[in-house]
Amino acid sequence: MTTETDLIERLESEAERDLATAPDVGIVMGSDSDLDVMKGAADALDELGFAECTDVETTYDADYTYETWVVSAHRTPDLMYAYADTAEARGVDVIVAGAGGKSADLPNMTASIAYPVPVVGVPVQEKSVDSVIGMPTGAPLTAVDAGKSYNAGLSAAQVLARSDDALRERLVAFHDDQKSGVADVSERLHDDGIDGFIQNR
Ligand code: RP5
Repeated sequence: MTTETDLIERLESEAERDLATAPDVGIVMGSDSDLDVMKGAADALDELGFAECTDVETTYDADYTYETWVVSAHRTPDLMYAYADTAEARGVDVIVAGAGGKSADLPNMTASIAYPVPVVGVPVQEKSVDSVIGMPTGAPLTAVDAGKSYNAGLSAAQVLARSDDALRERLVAFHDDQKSGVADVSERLHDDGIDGFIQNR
């Protein structure tokens, strides 16, 4: 069975290797029970052509990759520290961190330790919002609304796109698709009328 120490050693050794195969985005969550919510961040990145990096020795066809880990601020504080502390050296450019419950401390602690790597916090539940966004002045964290991990994935891509035109174009195309989607629905609602629209939906 893998111990916390094993995982910390793995992260630390990855921090010393070639960055060519480094994951660009790190998705961390306080528990695997958060995965249903946090998967949204991966879904957004998948849509933008990212691949999931499950092995840092592998070179993926995709231009960008993300990785996923369970890191609990309260049950594995040393692992949380190691993940955040090695993130930049491991090549991670932006972190999406989510936690649930009333003491959802993983996003804000990760932001403090990983600084200056930006962290997008995801309150996994409504009751987690205050503890995720409640950072003191000088300790920045960007956060999305409860459960909106999909937007956190998009925000992470926006950060990367500032220095990559191809990714910027993919984000623009994604936005254009959304605009067309709304325009198309609007026209069909208007032209078919409410009853016809519902019938054809
Ligand atoms: C938080 O406690 C986790 O982020 C999770 O949302 C919640 C419950 O965790 P489990 O008891 O399901 O592992 O730290």
